[in-house]
Amino acid sequence: MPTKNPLIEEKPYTNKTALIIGMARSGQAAAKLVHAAGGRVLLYDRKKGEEFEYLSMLADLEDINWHLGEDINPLYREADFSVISPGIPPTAPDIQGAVEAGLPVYGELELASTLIPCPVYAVTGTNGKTTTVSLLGDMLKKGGFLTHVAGNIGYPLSASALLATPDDRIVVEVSSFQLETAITFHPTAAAVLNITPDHLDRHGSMEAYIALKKRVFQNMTAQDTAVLNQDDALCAGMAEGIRARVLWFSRKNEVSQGTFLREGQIVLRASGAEKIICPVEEIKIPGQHNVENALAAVALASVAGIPAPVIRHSLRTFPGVEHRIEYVREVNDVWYINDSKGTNPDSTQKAVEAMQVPTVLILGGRDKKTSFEALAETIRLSPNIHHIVLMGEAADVLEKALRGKDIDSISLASSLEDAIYQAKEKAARNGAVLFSPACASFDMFNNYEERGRCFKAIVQAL
Ligand code: UMA
Repeated sequence: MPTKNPLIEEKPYTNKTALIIGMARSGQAAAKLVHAAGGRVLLYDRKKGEEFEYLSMLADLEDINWHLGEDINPLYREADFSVISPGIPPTAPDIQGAVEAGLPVYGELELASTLIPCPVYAVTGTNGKTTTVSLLGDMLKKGGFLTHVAGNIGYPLSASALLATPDDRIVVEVSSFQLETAITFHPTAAAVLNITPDHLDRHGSMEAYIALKKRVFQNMTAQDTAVLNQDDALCAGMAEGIRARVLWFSRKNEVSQGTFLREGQIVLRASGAEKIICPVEEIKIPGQHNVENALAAVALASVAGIPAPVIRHSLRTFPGVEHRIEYVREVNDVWYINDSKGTNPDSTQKAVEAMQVPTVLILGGRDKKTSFEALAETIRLSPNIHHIVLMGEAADVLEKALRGKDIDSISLASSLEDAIYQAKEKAARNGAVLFSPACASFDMFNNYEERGRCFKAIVQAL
């Protein structure tokens, strides 16, 4: 396939064989990228071919060596390096086998990083990443750049690398899973939005999780910019020991350099000058957490040279992202809200705090070994949550945490459909049903997007 990316046109992977381990979105995009860059591709996934939805994405590639559901061991000997998907932990036997065979192991983000021809703006943190990259992408597009929004948001960075030209811009959402295997990844500017416990089942400890998030800055120089949340002590601590200049953002205090609030206005202070961007009340996406996301996006957009009036226009018009506090429908004077992207307790706390009417909350899914104590306390203190429906593998742990806070209006559901019907029965007139699971989706669904689409389909059929 012809590309306008000069780094790919040099065919740097000629005479190299890549073993792509994992063939979902990341693996398929990585396969296309290696192929376009002149390499030979061996495709492996522990699942069998008929279990895949999207293999047609690779239909236009010739010389594909498929090995789906087969023995991986012979493939190690044929390959020069391996590329792994973010969903596969480095401790998995498939990856350990590659290490033992002496193969370099690159993550999909790392592979893409070697072939990116244009400036990259990265966003990581526990919550708000998808909203912030989407908003920043909108600002850059409105500012006249051909902009690719990629990464953990669901569109692999390898797919953007394939399309990008040196004049474009890439905005990438980066997860801790992707940072585990990031070696040369080097954004022009990167933000860490906040840090609360998540993915501890994979990373083992908070210290390990924080250290991974900090890796987003590891290749930065004094010409690059780190954007950090001054109100979050764990983020603020990351300023220490990094080479990049720091732009802060804060909802609570004025900062020396960066973005903050003054008399209800968003202010940008950088390079010795101040610019008023717009009143906070003009930001279209609701909730205090979105003020923080907006402050981070404004700081990053300023680094990209986007003029203040364009940033303001974006803040006033950007409608938000799918599966994040997304209004679905009103049925019998009850609003149904899809927050399937609430995949950890902190994210759900933010959704609970954003509710302004009597609300039935649907919680549950796969437990990621995070504590639900703080979420239970937020629910206890919320004047709006009057009933909770629990579902999924984590139902028992959630029930224990809630009852521990004397919350007793709880019911158990056997499926998402059952949960929605129970919530409908309990919902108050002029109230809401909020689906914000606080857990991963993998006990019942392939991913949170599928879970959110399922919620919306059931609600549409009510
Ligand atoms: N597999 C093996 N061997 C193993 C283990 C798994 O072959 O030992 C195979 C599986 O059968 C599967 C593939 O490897 O086919 C794993 O793929 P994947 O889970 O990485 O799926 P992708 O579709 O490539 O999705 C990944 C990210 N998934 C995860 O990080 C779990 C997506 O983030 C991301 O959108 C996508 O790449 C594009 O970049 C999702 C996510 O849940 C949204 N992220 C976490 C989060 O946001 O909390 C970090």
